[in-house]
Amino acid sequence: SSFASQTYTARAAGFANDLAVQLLKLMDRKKTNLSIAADVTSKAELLQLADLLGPYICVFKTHIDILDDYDSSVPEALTALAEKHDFLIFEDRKFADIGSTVKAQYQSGVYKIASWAHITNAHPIPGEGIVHGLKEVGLPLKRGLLLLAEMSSKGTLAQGKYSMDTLAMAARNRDFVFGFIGQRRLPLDEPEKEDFLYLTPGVSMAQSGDSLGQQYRSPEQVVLESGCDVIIVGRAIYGAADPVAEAKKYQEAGWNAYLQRTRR
Ligand code: 6AU
Repeated sequence: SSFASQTYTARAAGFANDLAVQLLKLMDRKKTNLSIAADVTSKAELLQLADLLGPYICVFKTHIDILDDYDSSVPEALTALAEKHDFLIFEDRKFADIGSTVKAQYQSGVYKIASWAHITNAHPIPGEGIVHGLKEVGLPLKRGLLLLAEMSSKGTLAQGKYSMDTLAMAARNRDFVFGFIGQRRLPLDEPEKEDFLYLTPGVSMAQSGDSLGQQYRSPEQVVLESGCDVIIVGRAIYGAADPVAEAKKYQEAGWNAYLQRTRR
């Protein structure tokens, strides 16, 4: 589609969600389409990764519920680091319940995700009520939501009509839903009308998968061939001997693929 050949900044005007506009401009400003999946289990490690890798990323992705020693100082510290290094925080919560329940899960409980995570995500499986419930909490706080249109894992049920129906659900909620977790830019009915951001996990330049069904592709395959916008990289970076050196490599690979795509 023609959106893929435009710069992030040029595309910002086509988004109804403020956070998407912020993210698109941030990516061009920092020259990065890299998101780190910081799947570590201690708050010290998590905050260290945010501080060390902050300069090279656009989005810091958390699974806050895997921390062994979580307390409310964590989101405070993450927020300060997000301001220091100019990145957005994405809590990868993968909500999947009815609207009324996800509203409470987003706003309340131990983590109070809506109070600190700029971005979160949800499975479309319950139907559109999940988006409406999350929107009631998130929109007044100027948050943004991603829907899981496809997954990176082997045998995923999120494909075909399910993915296309997810796209339609997003299109009806563009004030809050600004994009997808997906493996490729999905074909639009009216290609010129609606732009979305695609954030894509399952990225490694070293491995083709893990022992539990994860499947990896390269930054070039994701950004250049599949038209996705942000590469999400976890173990390939934080599991390396030198995570900073590795992050720089992925930043460069992702950015070069974007430059090649927009020059076509
Ligand atoms: O690079 P990895 O394999 O170490 O980590 C990939 C990260 C993990 C997963 O929970 C997440 O990406 N993920 C997601 C997301 C972001 O929603 C969806 C998906 O289909 N596959 C996937 O791996 O934190």
